[in-house]
Parts: sequence; C-alpha cells; structure tokens
Amino acid sequence: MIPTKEQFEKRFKKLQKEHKKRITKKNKPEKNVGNGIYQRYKRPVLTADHAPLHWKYDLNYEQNPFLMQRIGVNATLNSGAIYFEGKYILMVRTEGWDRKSYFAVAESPNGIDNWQFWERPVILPETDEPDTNVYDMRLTQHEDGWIYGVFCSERKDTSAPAGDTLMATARGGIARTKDLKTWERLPDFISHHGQQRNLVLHPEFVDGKYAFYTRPQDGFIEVGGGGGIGWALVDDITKAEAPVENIIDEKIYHTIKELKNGQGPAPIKTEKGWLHLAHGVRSCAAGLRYTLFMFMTDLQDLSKVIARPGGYFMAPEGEERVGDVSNVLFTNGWICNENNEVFIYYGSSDTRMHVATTTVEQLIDYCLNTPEDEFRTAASVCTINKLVDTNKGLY
Ligand code: M1P
Repeated sequence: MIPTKEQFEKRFKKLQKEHKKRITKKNKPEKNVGNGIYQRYKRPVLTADHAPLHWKYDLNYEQNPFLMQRIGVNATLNSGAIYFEGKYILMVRTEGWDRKSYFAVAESPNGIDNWQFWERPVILPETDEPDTNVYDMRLTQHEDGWIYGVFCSERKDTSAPAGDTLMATARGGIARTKDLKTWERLPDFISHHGQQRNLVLHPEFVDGKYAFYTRPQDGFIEVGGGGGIGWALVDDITKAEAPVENIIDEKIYHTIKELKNGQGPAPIKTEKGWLHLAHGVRSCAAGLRYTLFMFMTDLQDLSKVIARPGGYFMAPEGEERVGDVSNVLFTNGWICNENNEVFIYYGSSDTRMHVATTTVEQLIDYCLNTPEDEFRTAASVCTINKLVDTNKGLY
C-alpha cells in the first residue's frame, strides 16, 4: 500500500527529529585520567548519519511516497580543518554508497559538537583529466592570502592491462578559495618521484617559494623504494612542479612507520619550532595498522627535524579499531585557536571522525621530552630503566 501524504509527513518529522537529536547532542571528554598529552572525547564528532536529510531523500511526496533514501552516505572520514571567521570548520571526506568521496564543509561553534554540514557539498572544478575520486584534503591558510585545499586525485591507470580494474594513479590535486565556497582548481602537482598521496602545503613562503610536504611512492598502494615525508620547493603554485623531493622523515624497519608514513595537516608554528602530526603504517598478520606520530622541525631550516618522540602519539582504541578499513587512525586536520588550544581531528578506521584536545605547550613538551625510538629491544629497556632510576623514591 502506498503511504498517504499524512503518513509521509509523519515519517519525515520523525527523521528530522532523530537527525536533530544526533547533531545537537553534547560531546564530553572521556572520563579516564588520560595520558596528560591530549584528551579524547566520548563520541565521534561526525558520522555518516550526520549528513543532511535533503542530500539523501527525495522530499517530494509525488515522487517518493515511501520516503525512501535515494542517495546514501557510507562514511565521513579524513577531514581537513581550519578556524575560519570564528568557526571551527572541517572539510569532510564524505564517501557515498557508490564509493566516491567528495568534500563537504561542516562547522561547529566550539570545535567539539553541534557540527552542521553546509547546504551543499563542495563543487570542486575538474582539470582536463577528470578525477575518478578525490579525498583527504589538507587546508592551508597561506601567507599569500589564499586558502589552499591540497588533496589526492585518483584516476584509473591508463597503462593497466585489459581486465585490471584496480590499477590506479594518485596525484596531488590543488584548489584554492577565499571563502571555502567558490574554488579555483589549479593544475595537479607534478612530481618526478612517482605517485603522490599526503601532499601538504606549508603555510609560509620559504626562500620566496611555495613549500610542500610530499610522499613519493612507486605504486598506488606500495611506496616501494620511495616513501617517507619529502620536502619540496615550488616556484609557481599555478604550475606546481617539484624537481627535487628531499626526505625529511623516512620510513624505518621495525617501527610504527616501517611500511609508510605521511604528513598529516600543515604544521603549527611555535617559538620552539614547527609541530608536525603525521601517520605511520606498520604491517602485521591482520593487515596494516595506521597510527599517528609527531615530530618537530627547525624554525630556520624547515627541512631539519629537531625532535622525534619515539613510537606512536595516538593509536586506535575501542570502537575506533573497527570500520570499513579497520585498525586505522588517520589525520589531516587540526586547529590551533587564539588561546593556543589545539583540536586534533582524526578519522577512525576510514569510517567516522573524532576530536582530541590539547595545547601547544603540551605538544611541545611531548615532542621535546618523549624519548626517541632507538630501534632495538635492549635500548628500549635501557630507556625505561633510566626513567625508573630518576623516579627512585617517588613511587
Ligand atoms: O585506508 C587507510 C588510509 O590509506 C591511505 O593512506 P596512505 O596513503 O598513507 O596509505 C589513504 O587512502 C587514507 O585516506 C586512508 O585512511
């Protein structure tokens, strides 16, 4: 039986109520004492269910009397972030039921809860070679006055043999805006070191040039002989081409970044150096494990790493462990507000978005005082014992 208009309207009201309840629910810090480095929050900040109803349902009774969902959102993940006009903004990687990702802006008054998507997803212009998929945008407020969105542009590999429907290429896509609404697409970043994912624009000019953190890789998935976080200077961002990519943070055997690593968001400038957040990938019987790690670079020589806290900064916990691609934490967005409070936005298991809060002061302390990884079991034990000695009489 076809529902009546009255039934249709009743169902719509219920959907609206559920949706409003979800997006206005207060988010609170986790109750445990925590590690003193950052504070996780109880609930994800964004899930697929936060997407507006008018993106998913045809709300016209004549066309959709059952009020069926016509379009679906599968996940809201790896989001860029920016503090813009007094609002906390996420550039959300939104993935549809059709496996395509697109970007959509969500804003919150406090960076923690009440995230609302803007009316429509971002209309991102294409280049002459249309992207099949776009994802993981990093937002950089550059000193040239533009806000840049640098993201991965994926296309089918035209050299794939017939029948191979997996081979793909990843390139750095670049777009810019002043208002986060109207975007100008620039040509893709040209790398001479293979494919690119996790490309990030540094916020300041370096020797009068645009500076990028890169991630050269031999193939679409495997970084192969490439890999590491690279550093590249580019003369003209409207024709971004990097002849040289110097690795500043390499992948290392038997560490949390033994397989690959990639810069997260653009770094935060502090009086002690630039704070960097990144992801590292290790291999295990269950597949790949993605965790977050930090490092710091020098204020004068930006390609010089001055602090390398060992091990991971944050790893998947509880429900974060499970999702479309389980055992993954990934970040490409953080916000430092006027009080030096830092909001770290991270995706878990390629499914949902979370926040953790900390301060610039805590992150500097973490980077400068966490022991480095010394790459051997015996050295790790020695590091623990040094701490035990220092703590004598205190426990
Ligand atoms: O599925 C885990 C992550 O895989 C990729 O990251 P990387 O290039 O470092 O392997 C990205 O597709 C990322 O979006 C995803 O979260």
